[in-house]
Amino acid sequence: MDTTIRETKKKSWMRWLWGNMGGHRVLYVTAIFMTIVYNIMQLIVPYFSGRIVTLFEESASSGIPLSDNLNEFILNLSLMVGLTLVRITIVYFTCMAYEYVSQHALYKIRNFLFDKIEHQDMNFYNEYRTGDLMTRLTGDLDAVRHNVAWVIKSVVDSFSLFLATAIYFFIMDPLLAICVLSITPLLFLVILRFKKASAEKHRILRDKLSGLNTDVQENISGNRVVKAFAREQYEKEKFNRSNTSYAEANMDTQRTWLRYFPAIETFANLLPVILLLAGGMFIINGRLTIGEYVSFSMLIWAIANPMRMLGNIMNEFQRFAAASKKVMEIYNSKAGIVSKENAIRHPDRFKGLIEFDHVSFGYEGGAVPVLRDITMKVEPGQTVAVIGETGCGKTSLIHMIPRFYDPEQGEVRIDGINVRDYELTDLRHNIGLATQDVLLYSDTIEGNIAYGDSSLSSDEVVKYAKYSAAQEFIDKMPEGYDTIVGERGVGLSGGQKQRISLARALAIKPSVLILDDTTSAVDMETEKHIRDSLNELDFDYTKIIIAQRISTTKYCDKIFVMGDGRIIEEGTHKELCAKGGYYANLVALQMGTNLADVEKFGKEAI
Ligand code: DUT
Ligand code: MG
Repeated sequence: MDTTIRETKKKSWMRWLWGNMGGHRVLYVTAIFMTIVYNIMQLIVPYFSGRIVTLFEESASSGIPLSDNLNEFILNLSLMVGLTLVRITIVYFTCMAYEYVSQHALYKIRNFLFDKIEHQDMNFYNEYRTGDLMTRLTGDLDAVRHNVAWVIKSVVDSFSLFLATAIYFFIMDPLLAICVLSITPLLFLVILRFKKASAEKHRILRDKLSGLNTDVQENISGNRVVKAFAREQYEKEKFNRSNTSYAEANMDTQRTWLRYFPAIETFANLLPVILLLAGGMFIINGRLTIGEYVSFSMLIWAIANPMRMLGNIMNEFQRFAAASKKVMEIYNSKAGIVSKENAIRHPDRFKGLIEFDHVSFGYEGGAVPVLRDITMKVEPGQTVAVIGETGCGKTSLIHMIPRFYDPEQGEVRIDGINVRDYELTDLRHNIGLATQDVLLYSDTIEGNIAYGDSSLSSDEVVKYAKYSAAQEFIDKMPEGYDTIVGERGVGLSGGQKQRISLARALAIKPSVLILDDTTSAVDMETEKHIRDSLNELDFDYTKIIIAQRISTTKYCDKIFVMGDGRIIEEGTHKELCAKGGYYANLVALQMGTNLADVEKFGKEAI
C-alpha cells in the first residue's frame, strides 16, 4: 500500500469523534452528565418504596394507625411520583440530545469523507473498490453514529447505574453489598474474553459485507456484459456464495455472542438468589429491616441489568470498532496529488506550450515502466497527434498533463512551468479532456455539456454541440437538449456519447484540448466535420489528439509515434511517410497501398 496516500498519524477513535462534534460538545457532555443524573435518580422509587414500607412496618409494630402519619406517607409518595416524572423528562431530553449530536457528527463526517474521496487521485481509485467505498459511506458510518448515540450512552448508563446502586448498597449494609457484588469480577472476566473473541468476528463480518456490496455494485454497472455473455446463472451463483459467506459470518458472530451469553446471564441471575439467601438471613437475625430489604430487592435489577447489558454493549462496540477503522482510514488518508504550498495561481488562459522533459512513469504495482524517458514539445496553438499500438502508453502520457499521475522522473511543463507548481484547479480548469471511456451523468444532455461550466447559456451549449457534430442527433431526440441520458436515461450510441463528451470538453474553452481516441466511434464524414469545426473555434488552444486513424493524424502539425512507452518517431505526416518506419507501414495498411508507394509519396511531398 502506498504510504504517500495514507496518513500515518493515528488518532484514537475518541479524539476523532470528539473532533467531529465541534459545536455540539457542550450538549454532548451535558447529555452524558444528565445520563449519570437520571441513573442516580433510578434509586428514587426503591428508596421511597423502602421508606413507605418502613412507615407501614412502624405503624404495625407501634399500634399507631397509618392515618396519623398520613402527611409523611403522602409526602413520600408525592416525592416518588414527582421525581420519577422529572427523571423521565430528563431521559427524554437526554436521548434527543444524543440523537441530535450523533446526526450532526454523522453529517459532518459524511460530507468530509465525500470531499476526501472526491479529491483523491487515481491511485486511490485503483486501490479501493466502489462497493467498499460505498460501504464505508453508508453502513460503516451508521455504526459510527450508533456508537455516539447508543453505545457510549449505554456505557454511561450501565456504569452510573451500577456505581450509584453499589454505593447505595454500601451505605445501607456493606456486608450485603459485598455478598451481592462478589460475583462482579467473574462477570468482567467473561466479558473481557468475549471482547477478544468478538473483535475478529466483527472485522470479518464487515469485510464480507463490503464484498457483498462490491458484487452487487459490479453486477449492476456491468449488467450489459453479464447479459452479453449470458452469465446470469454464473453471477447468481457467485453472488449466492458471497451472500452465504456473509450470512455465515453473521451466524458466526452471533454464535460467539451466544457462547458467552449464558455465562453472563447466569451470573446476572445469581444476584437475586444471593440477595434472597443473604437478605433473608439478615432479616432473621435482625441486621436488616423489611423496608431496607424492599429497597435492596427493588434495586437488584440495577446491579444485574448493567452486567447483562455489558455483553451487548461490547458486541456493538466491536461492530463500531471494525467500522470506525474503515471510516478513519479514508478520513485520515491524503491524496498524493495535491497543489503544493504556495502553488502558482493561474486563473487566466495558458499560452499552450507543452513540454515533456525526460518523463518516466510506471503504475503502482506495475512490473514494467509505462513511459520511458519521453521528451516532446508542443508549441502553442499546434495540433499534434499521438499514435501507437494499443497499450503502448498514450493515455498514460496525456494523463501526466492534468496531473492524474505525476511522473517518477522528469517533468511536464506548461508555458515553461512544471505542472506540479500550478494550483491544481487552475491547471485542470485550463485543460479540456475528452476521455477514452466516456462517462455521462444521469442528467440532461444540456447538463452534461455544461458540466464544466454551469454558467453556460443554452445558446452556447448548442454552439458546442454543433462544433462536435452532436447537434443533429440531439435535435432528433424527443426532448432535444432536455433528454435525460446516462445511467437512467435514454441510451446513446458510442459515437453519440463521444460527441457529447467532446462538446463538454470544448465548452470550458480550454487552452489545452486533449482528445483521447474521441472520434474512434464516429464515421469518417462526421470526423471530418468535427476536424473542420475544431479549426473554427473562437479561442486559441493547443490540441493533442490520440488517434488510430491516419485520416485524423495526417492534418496535424506534428505526429508522435509511441511504441513500448517511448517516442519512436516524430514529424509531420509527410516526413514520417518518407521515413518508412512504423507510421509509414500504418499508412500503407490503412490506405491499402504498399510501403514503397507511401515512402515515395512522402519523399516527393517534402
Ligand atoms: N496500465 C496500468 N494501470 C492503469 C492503466 C494502464 O497498469 O491504470 C498499463 C496497461 C498498459 C500500459 O499501462 O500496459 C499503458 O496503458 P495506456 O492506457 O496508457 O495505453 P494506451 O496506449 O492508451 O492503449 P489504448 O490504445 O488501448 O488506449
Ligand atoms: Mg488509451
